[in-house]
Amino acid sequence: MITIIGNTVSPYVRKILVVLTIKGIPFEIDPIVPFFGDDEFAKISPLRRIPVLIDGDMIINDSSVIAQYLEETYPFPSILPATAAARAKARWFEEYADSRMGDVFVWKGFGKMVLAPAFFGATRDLEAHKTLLATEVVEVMDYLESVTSEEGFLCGPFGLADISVAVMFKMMMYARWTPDAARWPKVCALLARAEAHPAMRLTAEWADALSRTPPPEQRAKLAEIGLRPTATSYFGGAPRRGPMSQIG
Ligand SMILES: N[C@@H](CCC(=O)N[C@@H](CS)C(=O)NCC(=O)O)C(=O)O
Repeated sequence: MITIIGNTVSPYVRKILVVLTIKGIPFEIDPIVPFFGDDEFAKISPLRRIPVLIDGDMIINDSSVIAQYLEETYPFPSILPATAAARAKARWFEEYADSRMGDVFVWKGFGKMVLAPAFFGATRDLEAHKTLLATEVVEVMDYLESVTSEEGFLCGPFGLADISVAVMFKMMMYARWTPDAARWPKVCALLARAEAHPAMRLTAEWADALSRTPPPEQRAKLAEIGLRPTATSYFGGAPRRGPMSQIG
């Protein structure tokens, strides 16, 4: 049985949960928030980041590496397009989502508006957030609009590229921002198509359920919504930052 370490609210974890769901792979999950990982967590995740995938005696870090492992181990149905060129494009969108959208949507948006105040007692800087929405968020959205078609998905059939990009938007929704469909019509339509996929809908419910639940109660919540929590957990005590954390 595959084990996923990581909270369903994380877009990187959710990317993997979507892939597992599409491929019909059973899994159990330890829904830790990375900042609450104990000392053992650092042994399986040197950057103290989620997701981590454990398959037998193998431990795999980083959502892109994990997605690739799942694609190679369980090739059907595939989450990548057929040609090498289209696969390269899909991997680029995954990289863009993980790095640039991660920086802007996860760290600077969700991180500063939701995570840092909740876990590290930080004060929300509403002016900085307004500036973020007017500058870096616009730059990301304009880029996505320029590469999105009127119909279909980013690289052929619904797959890794769409999943990686779409999961990022929920973080900004949690930070109380949603994209303007009049300004970015193609991206908003793409998002609606992606979010309508059954695996995206299901995992969105898993994310929302834990987003409303305090960390110590999340394992019980998971079981309540039909997921399989692990027998043991890497959940620790007081929150702490990982070595590459950009949390303020
Ligand atoms: N490139 C990594 C990024 C993972 C990541 O940043 N995860 C966040 C949760 S959304 C995390 O664990 N942050 C804790 C930290 O960096 O201290 C991946 O794709 O898995």
